[in-house]
Amino acid sequence: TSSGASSGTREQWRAGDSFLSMWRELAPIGRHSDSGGYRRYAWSPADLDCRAWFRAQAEARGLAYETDRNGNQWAWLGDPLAGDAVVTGSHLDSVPDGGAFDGPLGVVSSFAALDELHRRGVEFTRPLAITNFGDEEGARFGLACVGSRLAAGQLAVADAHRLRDGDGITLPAAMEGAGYDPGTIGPDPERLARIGAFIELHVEQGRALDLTGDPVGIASAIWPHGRWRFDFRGEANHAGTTRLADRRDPMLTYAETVLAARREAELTGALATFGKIAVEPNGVNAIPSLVRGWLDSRAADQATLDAVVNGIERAAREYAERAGIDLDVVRESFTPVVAFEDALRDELGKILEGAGDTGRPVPVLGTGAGHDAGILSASAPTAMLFVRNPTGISHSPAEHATEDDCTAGVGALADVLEGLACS
Ligand code: HGY
Ligand code: MN
Ligand code: MN
Ligand code: MN
Repeated sequence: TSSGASSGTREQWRAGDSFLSMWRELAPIGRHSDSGGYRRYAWSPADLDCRAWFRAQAEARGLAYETDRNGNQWAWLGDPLAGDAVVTGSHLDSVPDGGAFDGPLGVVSSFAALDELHRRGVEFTRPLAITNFGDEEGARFGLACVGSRLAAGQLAVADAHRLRDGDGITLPAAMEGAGYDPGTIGPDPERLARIGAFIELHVEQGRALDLTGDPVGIASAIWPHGRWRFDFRGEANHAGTTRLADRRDPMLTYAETVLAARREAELTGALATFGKIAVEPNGVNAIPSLVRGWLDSRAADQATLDAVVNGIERAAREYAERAGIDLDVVRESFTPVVAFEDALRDELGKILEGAGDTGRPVPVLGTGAGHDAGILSASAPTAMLFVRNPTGISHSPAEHATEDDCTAGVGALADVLEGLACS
């Protein structure tokens, strides 16, 4: 079976042109004027503008648009129910003051790759879908990959109902406020069973490709990673009248723990980051009653991750006990190691062999960043393409990919989709 969007507008969708015009449309949405970074939090007005943009892209190409029961967006070419679909996409939400590329590069490249395939005049032999998975970064409700986790049955509905943002707004309330029905959230095995292969293109979040001199790479694995909340409780008191000896100051124990995290990370070769903190009562002239710090930790293998997190917790308990501080440690989320499917990865490698100017095989690299592709890998064959990031910086406005490399990414994705879904 072959299917195609209306042919009248095909010529205008050349890969580079269509990429750039889409990129320019998305650029102003949710961009903060002071930092230059993006604040596209799940179900916020900026996120809804991104979603409206996605829908408009689908409809402009004559693709069948739908939102699934978890708020993920789909744009279909061919019969959604036929099965064995080739699905590509990423996310449009961001971390606080994120860069332009993490997420949107994959979604925009997916539409641009489809335009490129139309330009090539290929015949589709499998259904193709482009997706935008909701709330990938977890910036608002604290848990990453909420849309894909719910669909894959990796997040219990009751737990999703308990997710709250910093203002106390629950996930269902936020969805409802944005015009989506939160009553439907939950596992979606029938939908995931339609996926024959899922490909996510993503900006690289390190410098491996910059060092090898390649514009595009293929993912081998995602490191196991998780988020732990450390609650240090002491006693609020006056900053000007309380003798040092009389204080139970949880900030000190928190600070010692941050240093211990760095030390444990260096010892084990893992990564450990305290990047978010909440303080009560949060007054300049008050000793805190509570310091809540969130640890993000990742490692190449599970044993190393266990070692670093256990080491940090042990140190924190020792400091807390010495200082009369109560400590609770709660694991808020966890994603086990993901090894992408060998067969699909090898197929991508073959399709892309000698692509670009290097004439070398496309590099295969692991990553410490989480992705919807990692969640979906439990339900369908998945693979990822990375596009070179010359700064190596991500989750920051300094994140970057050159126009040439973005175009190379679109070309590689188009090659992959053609190899998988076209005759
Ligand atoms: O890796 C992360 O922090 C998120 O899943 N993007
Ligand atoms: Mn990210
Ligand atoms: Mn991402
Ligand atoms: Mn006073």
